[in-house]
Amino acid sequence: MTEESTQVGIVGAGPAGLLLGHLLHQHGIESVVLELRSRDYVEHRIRAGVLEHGTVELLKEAGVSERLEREGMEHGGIELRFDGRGHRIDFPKLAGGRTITVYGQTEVVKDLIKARLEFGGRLLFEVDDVSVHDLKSDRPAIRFTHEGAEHELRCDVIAGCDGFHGICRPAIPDGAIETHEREYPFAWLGVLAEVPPSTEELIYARHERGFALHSMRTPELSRFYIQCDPDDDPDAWSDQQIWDELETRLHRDGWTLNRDGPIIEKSVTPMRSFVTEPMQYETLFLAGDAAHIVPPTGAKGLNLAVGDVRELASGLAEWYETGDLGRLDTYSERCLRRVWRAEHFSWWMTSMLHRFPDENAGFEERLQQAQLDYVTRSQAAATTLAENYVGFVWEQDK
Ligand code: FAS
Ligand code: PHB
Repeated sequence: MTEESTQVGIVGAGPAGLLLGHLLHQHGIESVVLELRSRDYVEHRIRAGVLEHGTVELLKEAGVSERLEREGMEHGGIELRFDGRGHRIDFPKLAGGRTITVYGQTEVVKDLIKARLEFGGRLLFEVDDVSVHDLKSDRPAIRFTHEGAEHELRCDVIAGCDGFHGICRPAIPDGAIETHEREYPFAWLGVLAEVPPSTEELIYARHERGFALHSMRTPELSRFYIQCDPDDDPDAWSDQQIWDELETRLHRDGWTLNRDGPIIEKSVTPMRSFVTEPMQYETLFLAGDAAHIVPPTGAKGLNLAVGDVRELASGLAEWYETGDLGRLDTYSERCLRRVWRAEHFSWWMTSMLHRFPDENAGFEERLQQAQLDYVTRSQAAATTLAENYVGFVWEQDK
């Protein structure tokens, strides 16, 4: 077994792990990032598409936004579509001038990997048999195999950035954390199509047949989501069925869906709300999907991961620079207030826009109708949606 050491061991090279490594480097803190999958896999795994205003600003400050600023599509609003009509939510007007930017998570990951390799940060792909040890000591360890050899990496702290299905959260002893969870009785069929978007801004549609979302990735590439059953097989959906369902659910008088292009990717994503409390155990700190999951209706998942690692990097920088553990000891408390705000917003958007297949459907539908009626007629209600969608900022964080 090869024995190595570093300051911060990072498990996972998704947005959380890669951005944490970058921010630590900017503070002169060394890290090693260990990733289960290949570089090609993580760079092409289609996931989030919307960056909050604060996420864009942070990526600019971190010096990794050159392509984002060139290729990202800044949006000043979204459309809520129901009963054949559209209602625009104006972000700059309602949320203090702030906007969102459409830029695929795959592109954020590519930009962060490129930056890390350029500054010579250690990043190992296709590691295996990863485990964490001695979390209660002052030199915890990550053991793993890479290219057939066994390694032990001693660290000051370990960042668990390995997503919902990673090994870090499960490594925390029973009783040391508690989790809060809600599963939804539906999923999203995600579709990528080589067809120019039929809209300038995202369309969130509520329809009696179920939810649909029209997003995009580039002026030539559209991204769609269709509410489906959790056990749906994406391959059981023909292109014809997908286009027909989108046309029905996204219907608005006087608007047509451009469907003249091939569908190049289909996948089913389950919907759940999930939070781990606290987000740390001794020398292990959880960030991103390793700590929490939101239904993607609020476009929060990636942005929450960014908020976590911004906080973790600040806490580690203070500790290394001053020896003061104060900020690090309150990492979880500082994150969870922001996390639960996003959990509530994501649940609220999901509850308002999806068809709930249960015996009480009539009551749910009327609540949804009342909520949509209120959000599209009251400036106060629309402001609630806008300020959460672009990224809610707490007074003390201003
Ligand atoms: P990630 O899951 O992105 O990254 C974790 C990394 O750790 C992965 O690369 C994984 O391979 C690696 N890993 C796992 N186990 C490991 C181990 N044992 N050792 C080493 N590495 C390990 N959010 C939105 O806002 N909008 C969306 O439309 C959206 N769609 C999604 C679709 C899917 C299928 C999924 C799963 C999530 C989606 N999300 C969406 C949420 C998503 O964007 C996450 O919030 C975001 O990827 C969080 O980033 P990370 O915390 O870095 O976790
Ligand atoms: C996306 O473009 O992938 C996207 C946009 C908004 C969401 C979820 C996903 O709420």
